[in-house]
Amino acid sequence: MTIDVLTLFPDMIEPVFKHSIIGRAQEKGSVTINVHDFREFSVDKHKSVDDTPYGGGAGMVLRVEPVVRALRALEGHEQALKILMTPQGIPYTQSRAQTLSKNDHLIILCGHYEGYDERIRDYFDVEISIGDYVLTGGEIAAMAVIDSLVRLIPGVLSNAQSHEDDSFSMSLLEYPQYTKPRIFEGKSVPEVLLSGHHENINIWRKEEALKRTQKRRPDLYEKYLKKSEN
Ligand code: 6GU
Repeated sequence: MTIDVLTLFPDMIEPVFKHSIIGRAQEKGSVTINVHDFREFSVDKHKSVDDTPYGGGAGMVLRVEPVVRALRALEGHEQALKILMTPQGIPYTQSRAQTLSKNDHLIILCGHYEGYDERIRDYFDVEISIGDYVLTGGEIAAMAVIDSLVRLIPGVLSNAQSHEDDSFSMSLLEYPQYTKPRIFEGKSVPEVLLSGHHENINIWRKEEALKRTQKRRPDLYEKYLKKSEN
């Protein structure tokens, strides 16, 4: 997969994906992440990428020309799925991560400033938000999206790190986990986990996952019950 990110702050993004699982995924060739500064595509001598809104009002608006010129300079841009990061987009979910992870080529635009010139939207296929809160720019949102979809590309996670039981794809939160020591400040690991009885361990884990989901995420719990009815 190739991911091209268009941003005014490439330094915010580039170092983040050098590390850990996404770093290794790039080394292995499972994904190539290219970060581009679209200020290079501005159309005036001041390299401006934003301007005041027509009709007045506070804040600056991202101009359409640098974005469209940057987009068209990318090889394969016609076929790529083009994503606009915006708090007005559709809410991002694990199921969308799964769908996006099957694309060969993604182009992701990170806005900054108060908004986009509305005409920018015509050049994108989908608008994504990562939740109902406002970030200063799309970069952190784009990084969350990239991280979550790259780990789903086959071969990126080892078997040991498998995403088979990701809580949100199962619609249940994960059960509690413990490792050494057996007792810390008087707090013991549940007996059943030390029993070596795999069937009982699985039963316990399922019950704990259900309890935790019902308590913390009643919305997911309801969905899970409905799903298991069918
Ligand atoms: Cl994609 N961008 C910004 N600026 N804020 C957000 C967001 C995106 N998703 C949630 N909040």
